[in-house]
Amino acid sequence: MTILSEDQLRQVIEDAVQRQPVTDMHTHLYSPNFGDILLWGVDELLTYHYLVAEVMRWSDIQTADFWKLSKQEQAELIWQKLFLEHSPISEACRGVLTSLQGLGADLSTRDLASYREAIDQASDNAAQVRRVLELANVDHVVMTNDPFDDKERPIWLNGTKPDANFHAALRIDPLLNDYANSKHRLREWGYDVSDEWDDRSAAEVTRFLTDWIERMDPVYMAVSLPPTFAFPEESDRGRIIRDCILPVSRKTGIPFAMMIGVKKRVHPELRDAGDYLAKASMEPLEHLLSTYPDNKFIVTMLSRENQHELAVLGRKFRNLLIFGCWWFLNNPIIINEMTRMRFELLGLSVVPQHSDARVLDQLIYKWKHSKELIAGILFDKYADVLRTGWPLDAAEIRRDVADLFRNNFWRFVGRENMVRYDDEPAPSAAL
Ligand code: RAT
Ligand code: ZN
Repeated sequence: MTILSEDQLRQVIEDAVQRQPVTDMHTHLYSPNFGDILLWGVDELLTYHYLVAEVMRWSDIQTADFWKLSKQEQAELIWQKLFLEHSPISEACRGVLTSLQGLGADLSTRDLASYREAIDQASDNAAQVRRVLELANVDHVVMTNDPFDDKERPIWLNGTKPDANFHAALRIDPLLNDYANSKHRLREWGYDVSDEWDDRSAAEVTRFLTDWIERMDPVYMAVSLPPTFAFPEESDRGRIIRDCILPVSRKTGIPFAMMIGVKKRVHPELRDAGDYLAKASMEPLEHLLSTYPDNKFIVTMLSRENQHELAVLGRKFRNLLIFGCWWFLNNPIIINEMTRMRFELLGLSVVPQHSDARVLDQLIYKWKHSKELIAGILFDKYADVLRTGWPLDAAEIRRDVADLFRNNFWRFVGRENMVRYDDEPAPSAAL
């Protein structure tokens, strides 16, 4: 054991965090062989919905007219308003700059056309994926895979399998949040669900889930839920969770991931940029965790006001894995607060961050920004421990960092073969 001094500590932590390859447990990215549903490039970076919301505050364009613009024109408007006419200090704007910088752009020129030329035209899906994963030091990516999505569904149905470092997450928002419409689609696809919820419908929805689990081999099933989410509840959602999701999840060992707190489309014209949030009740989650101890739950919540209760709940139930600083929480001030609070209440038994990247190149900024913050927080926490006289060893710090950015996730989802520490050779299943 090498005992570290406080002077050495910062460097050891920064190196360990920097060098640790990340498993990104929630993204909206796709394996390169899924074709053009995988987004990347300068115009995609600039038209990220986080920036669409911001440009509307400075531009007087009508929302409907904004959507009539081509993607390139939208990107140009965003560049003009949010980067040139005002300084790009918001986290989403800063993120574009960090990603462009990482991809080699000379930001001193402020020349959008030259960035497009250098970045977008120089690559194809597979080459850009290799390049960005290396720059971001991400080696495993969990996708968001929605069988109700008409662009994605045929890709799976024609037998396409993701690359070995892209992992599926079976996303079931339409099933749980819009069953009134989804049941018609289920019927079209040969699942004999009735108008009224009955045993036959439960069996058929279960068959639908089982078929897609077989097709996708997902690491978890996931849904985003409103702040009004209630469980148990006599509603389509409540019945499907009780009769289908929980039994399937328990039987297969595939955790049920819930992302709670989104108020969809408070400003519908803004599309993805028009969602909001509110504080949710913790009662449904408490009920699920205590009533279903043999089920595994993965949870993130969108309201800052829910974070303390969620972390305390994590102390009560080991069938809960808390992850990430989601969406409007993915800002330095909140990441700092949430991550400190989680470490103080739960030690290292959390997954501190995911990227939620919708555009491949965002992996560069999302992980650079988060890793810098997490390394700083870890330094403070280890330094406090060191001052008590407890010896700290560099290898133990690397172990902890590997758990945070990789192994806690794989262990929780039951894929022990993916657990790996420093210096170990990659098992053949990976990459
Ligand atoms: O963060 C986002 O981009 C949101 O629009 C959502 O995709 C959210 O992360 C989700 O997965 O529902
Ligand atoms: Zn997401």
